[in-house]
Amino acid sequence: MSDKTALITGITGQDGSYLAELLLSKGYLVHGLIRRSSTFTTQRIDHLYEDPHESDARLRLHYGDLADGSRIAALLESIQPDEVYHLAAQSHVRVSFDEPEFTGTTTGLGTTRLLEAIRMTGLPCRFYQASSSEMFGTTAPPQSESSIFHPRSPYAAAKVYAYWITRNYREAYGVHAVNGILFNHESPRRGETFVTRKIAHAAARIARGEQDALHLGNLEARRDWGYAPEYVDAMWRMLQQDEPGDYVVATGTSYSVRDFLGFCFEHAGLDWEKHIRFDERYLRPSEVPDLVGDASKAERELGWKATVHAPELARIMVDAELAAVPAPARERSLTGA
Ligand code: NAP
Ligand code: F7E
Repeated sequence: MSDKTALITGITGQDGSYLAELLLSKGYLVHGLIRRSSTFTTQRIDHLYEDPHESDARLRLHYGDLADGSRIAALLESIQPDEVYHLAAQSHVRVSFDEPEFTGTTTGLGTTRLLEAIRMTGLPCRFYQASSSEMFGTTAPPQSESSIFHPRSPYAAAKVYAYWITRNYREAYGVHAVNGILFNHESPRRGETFVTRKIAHAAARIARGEQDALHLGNLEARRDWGYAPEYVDAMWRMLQQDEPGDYVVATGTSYSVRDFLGFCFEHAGLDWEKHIRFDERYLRPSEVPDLVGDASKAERELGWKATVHAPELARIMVDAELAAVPAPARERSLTGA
């Protein structure tokens, strides 16, 4: 068992919750950054919650925001983490077109605030940056660590900035900082406005007779969809390397949104063509057509390889939705969500 201390930003998100589980299972003391909200946002980690009054609690949560550099520096100083996993971001690509400035200051500059806090406190900690396959944009697949970036959204542009500032702090100041370039990864904990969860959720509701139609945008886009619990293991492996580097994490296979619809609806015993409606609000001003990751470096150096591919992932997600307590209608009318 490890006696290390980790700080996770974005611990209330999909990846943060799986990573917290993984690190706690390895014996880490886990600190999480959460932002104050008028309602609780800790549903994904409530099962990990420990009474903070207990001195041996292994999970500790702290208020803070990526916009607040001095708070981040103060937290680093008091927590003294061995490893920092920076997962927090405005992570929705379509929303980033509506909120480009906010996306830049959180998804982009948030990384600088953390790295600068590490530099100024002089902490010898290791740093993980949640980089994204969206950075490749229109670069032809398969995409690897040496592929050219061509960001197609404010989100992707912010992630490219964060990627390079991470490399810069590695090269300029010797920070043990790595970029995990993760391709799409999903799970029953995926946010409800990302396409896989939206489809799985609707398939279950339609199968139960609670909904009839699902509105979607571009069905032709292709993505390399993997399973989130496997991807957080790759994050941890990256920070255990003696030398910091950058790694693509992917399954190596892509499917279209249309394919994923077929997998989910067939598993729920439905014909998707009877239920799908087009809504142009879900289109993006510029789209990313086809992402397929070449994760051979991660396999070679980290011993990591994806085992769950999109057809099985769809079944996992639909089964979770069918087992869940029926929820109110989730189809959003907000632009692009
Ligand atoms: P997610 O579910 O959207 O979680 C995002 C997290 O960031 C949440 O905990 C959120 O807190 C937090 N956050 C957002 N803005 C913040 C702010 N201003 N200050 C502090 N915290 C803030 O994302 P995910 O799918 O777990 O992804 C984790 C990271 O990997 C993100 O950086 C994402 O861009 C990146 N990424 C994801 C994928 C993927 O396929 N999932 C692929 C490549 C890269 P609230 O709960 O309060 O909203
Ligand atoms: O879209 C199409 C949409 O929003 C996938 C984030 O985690 O992965 C994620 O970004 C595709 C796109 O994920 C709808 O146009 C069709 O082509 O599920 P998504 P994303 O944009 O790939 C990357 C790697 C990240 O880094 C991001 O943080 O599906 N699509 N109809 C739709 N997408 C949505 N959301 N909603 C629709 O109705």
